Amino acid sequence: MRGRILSIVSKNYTVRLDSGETVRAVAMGKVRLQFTPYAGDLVELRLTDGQYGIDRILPRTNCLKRPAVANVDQALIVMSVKDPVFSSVLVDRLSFLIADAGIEPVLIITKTDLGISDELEAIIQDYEKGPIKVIRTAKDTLEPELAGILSGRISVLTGQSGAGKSTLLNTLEPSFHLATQEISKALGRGKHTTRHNELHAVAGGWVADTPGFSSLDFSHMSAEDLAYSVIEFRPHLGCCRFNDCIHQNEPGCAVKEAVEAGEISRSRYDNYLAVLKMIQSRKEKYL
Ligand SMILES: Nc1nc2c(ncn2[C@@H]2O[C@H](COP(=O)(O)OP(=O)(O)O)[C@@H](O)[C@H]2O)c(=O)[nH]1
Ligand SMILES: [Mg+2]
Ligand SMILES: [Zn+2]
Repeated sequence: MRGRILSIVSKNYTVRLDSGETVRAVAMGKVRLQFTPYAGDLVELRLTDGQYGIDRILPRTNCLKRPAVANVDQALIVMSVKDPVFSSVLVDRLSFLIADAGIEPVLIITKTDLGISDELEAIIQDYEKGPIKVIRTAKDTLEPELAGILSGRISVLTGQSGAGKSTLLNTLEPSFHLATQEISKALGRGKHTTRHNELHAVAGGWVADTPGFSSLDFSHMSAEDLAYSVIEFRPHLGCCRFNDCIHQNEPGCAVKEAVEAGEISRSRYDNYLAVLKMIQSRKEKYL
């Protein structure tokens, strides 16, 4: 029998079987020795004496540490047009980290009902021309395109506090009642209202209840990793004069030529250069 781990509380696993049934299971000794099971893991189970036991964890496509979720299909970068202010530096840094983790970044632009300046509209259109999917949302509006991309996939949300992550999930799945900032302030609970490691059923897919990529840590990445994590660079990689080109000051750089030709966003390239310098000087930055 096959299934997917939805949540882990100490040694108790909640598993959604391929049949659609959700069951409690325990890990057989073998599994615990193999490696630590995560929410999102695909597993093989066996029913013995009325008890489901997990025999084996199937190979992962990727694996996040915080939150601990395996087989993540996409990470939604939730960025508001204001309150807090839109930051393309943050969008780009998050998208680099997400792509490096082998996950597809998607940009969700929230609070469009608050109005978009001409300058911001140009920035948003620059993203819309690029390879990352962009979805605009507004207060209390259920965006069908957003529901569509969640269906059948495992998603993690990321973005600044107050950007509207909890609000998005509540709009998509009203049974949630996830505490938004307004409510948590009223209850005096502070900002950190989500804490477990669990996948929630949302719009026919699964969403981790804890935001990811909250530390903008590039310390594990080389300059080469970084260049590959800029999705717009990928068609040009391998076309530079020097095969160890890091697209900074080298002559005959295909990436720089594509920036000059307007095929790669200049803003994205500038944000790449800034992170490249951080990697070269090994300084870390946090959200
Ligand atoms: N005007 C407007 N406000 C929003 C929208 N989405 C969220 N908010 C408000 O922004 C604040 C922060 O939202 P919340 O979902 O708690 O953000 P989180 O910290 O990312 O989970 C709350 O006061 C929400 O009511 C939106 O689309 N439009
Ligand atoms: Mg929240
Ligand atoms: Zn180059």
